[in-house]
Amino acid sequence: MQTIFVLNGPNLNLLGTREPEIYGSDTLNDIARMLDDQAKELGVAIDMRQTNHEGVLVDWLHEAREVGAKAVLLNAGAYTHTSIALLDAIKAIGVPVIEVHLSDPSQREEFRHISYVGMGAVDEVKGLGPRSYSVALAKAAAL
Ligand code: CA2
Repeated sequence: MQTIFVLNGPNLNLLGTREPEIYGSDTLNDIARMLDDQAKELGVAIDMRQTNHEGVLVDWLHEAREVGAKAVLLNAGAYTHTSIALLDAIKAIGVPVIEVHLSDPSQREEFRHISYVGMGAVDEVKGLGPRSYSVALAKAAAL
């Protein structure tokens, strides 16, 4: 069975505990359970992780290549807007990456309008809350 990595960056471990008006009230575990059910229906496996460390995200992107992952869903949190290291990794691995966001960064502060992740990603899904992950998973399974 093919595996899709679902990688989450800084502060997303706090989901469901603060700022529900922006990010909703689901926790990351709630989203993981929802994606697991959807993955079974789609006939794929997901490997979902979260870290607060930029280099760990880079390592996990490399791992996606090493294990032959079908695709990566990446919500890099604020590193989306700052990390050329993530862009370089996305370009290097040859595994399609779909950028995912709960909110729509383009409708928020100016500093969230640039996306280095988006410069390497094959697609993006944003602004749908947890459903952003579901839509992205369906897209990844169809690649
Ligand atoms: O909308 C998204 O998914 C973001 O990637 C979330 C990031 C933000 O920096 C991006 O611009 C857009 C922030 C994640 C912080 O998550 C929290 C969740 C609950 C409480 C506090 C932070």
